Formats: sequence, C-alpha cells, structure tokens
Amino acid sequence: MRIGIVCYPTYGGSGVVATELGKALAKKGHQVHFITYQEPVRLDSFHENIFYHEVSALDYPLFQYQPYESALASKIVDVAKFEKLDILHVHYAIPHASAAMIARSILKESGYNLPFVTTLHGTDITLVGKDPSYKPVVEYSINHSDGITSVSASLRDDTYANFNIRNKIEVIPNFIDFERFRKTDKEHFKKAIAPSGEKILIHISNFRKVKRVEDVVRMFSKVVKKISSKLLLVGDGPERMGAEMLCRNLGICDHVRFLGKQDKVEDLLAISDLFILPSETESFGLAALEAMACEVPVISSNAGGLPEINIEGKTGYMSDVGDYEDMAKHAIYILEDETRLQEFKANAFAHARTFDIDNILPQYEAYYERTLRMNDVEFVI
Ligand code: GMT
Repeated sequence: MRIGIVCYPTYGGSGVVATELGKALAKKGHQVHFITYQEPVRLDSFHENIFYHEVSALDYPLFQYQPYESALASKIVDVAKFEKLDILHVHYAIPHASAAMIARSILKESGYNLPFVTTLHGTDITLVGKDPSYKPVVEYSINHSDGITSVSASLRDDTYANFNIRNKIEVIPNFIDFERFRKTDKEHFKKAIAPSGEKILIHISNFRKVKRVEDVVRMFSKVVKKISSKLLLVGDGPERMGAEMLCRNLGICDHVRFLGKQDKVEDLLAISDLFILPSETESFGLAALEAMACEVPVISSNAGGLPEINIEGKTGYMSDVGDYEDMAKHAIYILEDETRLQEFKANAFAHARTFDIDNILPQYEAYYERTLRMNDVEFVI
C-alpha cells in the first residue's frame, strides 16, 4: 500500500506512535509518506520505503496566525496525486482530520478517491478537542473520517461521552518495539547516578500541567525518607521551573537530577527501578509502557487508559489523581523488598509483551484494508 501519514513531528506521544508505525509499515514493504511541517524526531534513519514531505505555510503580514490547516490540506492534495496514495492516516484530530477532509473533497472533484483514517490520541479529545473553540470542527471531522481509531478503550468511551459520534471507533492500542525498548546492561551508568546502590525512580514527560510533575516530587520526598533513592526527571516543559523550586523547598535537591530532553530514554529506563506517572488525564501512557518493556514497574494515577496497561498489584499500583501520599506508600512497599521488586519487574515486562508491535501492526493493516474496501478503492497490498 501507499500510505500517507500526517502527525506532529516534535516530542510527544502521538508523533512518536505515528513515526514508529510508519517505520514498521515501511519495513513490511509498504510505501510510507510522512506529511508534516518538520522532519519527525524519531525518523532518524534512512529507509528506501520512507518519504518525507514538508508542509510550508507562506507567511503574510495580514495573518496573525498562519493558516497551517490550509497549507497542510494543499500539501496532502499534491502528495496524494503525485505519489498515488491509497490511504491517508492522520494522528491527532486537530487540525489533521479537518485538513484531511478538505483534501479529500478537493481530490474527489478530479475523480481521485483518498479515504482517511483518524487516530485519536488523547488531549485532542479530553483537553483541547472538547473546548468550544474547536469542538464543532473536531466532531464534524471525526464523523466524516472514513475510519476512526483510538489508542485505548477509555479514550473511545471519552469520545462517545463528549461528542455526538455516529460511527464505530476501533480501539488499536499503542505498541512497543522490543528491539529498542529492552533492558540492557548499563551498570557503569547506574554507578554514576546511584554510587551507593540507591534505588532509582524515574519520570519522563513533556512537563505539561496535565502530567502533575509536582506530585512526582512530593511523593519522592516521602519515599527518600524511607528508601535510599534517587529521582530522575526527564523531559522539559512549562512545569519544570515549579518542580525545581519545589525540590529546593523540600530540601531534596541532592537526590534529584533534572536531565532535560533525552533521546535515548531506554538507557535511562535500563537503570531504573520504578516509573512514576501521576497524570491528571492520560489516554494511554506510552511512556509507562516503554518503562514496563524495560522491566520497570509503574506507580501511576488511575486516570484514563492507565488501568489498561498498569495492572494493579502486578505491574505496579494506581492511586487517585493527586494522592501522592498513597503513591509514596505503594512505591515504598515495592522498593523495600528486593524479591518483591524483582517480581513486579518480571510482571511489568510480561504484560508489556502483549503490546509488541508485531501484534499491533497487523491490526492497522487490516483496518486500512477494510477502510479501502468499504470505499471501493483498489489497492495492492
Ligand atoms: O501528553 C502527551 O504526552 C502528548 C500526547 C500527544 O498526543 O502527543 O500524548 C497522548 O498520546 C500518547 C500516544 O497515543 C498517549 O500515550 C498519551 O497518553 C496521550 N496523552 C494524554 O492523554 C495526556
């Protein structure tokens, strides 16, 4: 198949999922065309089946905001015609689904049928999408997508609850590439971070408000009193400064390292004992799954899709949003007993295996085929 993929290219879950999916499809022999405003961060190596088309929006003094959606729709039209795309897959509804819809209408006028699948990722529904400033367009473009998928059952249910959706939403969960995310021996690195054999807790996110990074710091300040430990905070964003100030106020700076944005998070996960994700909302929690693939159990909130990946009492524990005392209690329980910790690590890894990309990729391929058949498009697999 010739597949167009539209996504956000920068750091962030939806862009990562879209890029990894595109790379895996290309490996299987499909021709994949990324259409974005910047080369996707994870598109880090050459593959003969992968193509990148940059969207550039002409600037003009009249525009207070650049009309990116129009530029994207125009680019989709151009790429679809020239590269003879069979199907388009857009990740994150805003503004990708409405741009795809416009492109499809334009193409139809010249007799070209380009069905598109929209994958809902989370904040495009739970935070931004349901805001009145976007809602009518998001609802309309979801209803007019040729296929809709969501990354968890929880997000599917949230979408039905918040929008008037007429079509079936297929749940296709996020996935792990075990060639990249697996525990490797990084003992020398561990020694540098935790020279006295301290346990290592880690949080990885974009440090947006919804991630509740201050809860991570507060829960760690309780843990460190009972367990000799270090906290790694990986990523950057608006909440970082507040978290740094809180560490100073709580007097725990010597035990906390802010590492900023890191590309090779698997190396950090390889030396970690516990992953912390206390998010306000989390449609899936890919970062937690990546941790589990590296044999790191998870202490998380019970928001959104987290209960679909973090199995209570097996792969970790969940608490109500904001209950960092409870999170600390669970963290101490896991970390204070080495045999128990090893058991949780093994369970986390075993559960992550069910999200192996080899199990999930065929679900996307089958969904594309079904969407094309329903739209009477002939294609070569
Ligand atoms: O919140 C983020 O980390 C970024 C955001 C995105 O769309 O880029 O992530 C969402 O999509 C990820 C991939 O499907 C999910 O793993 C995250 O749970 C989801 N974030 C939220 O729902 C807050």
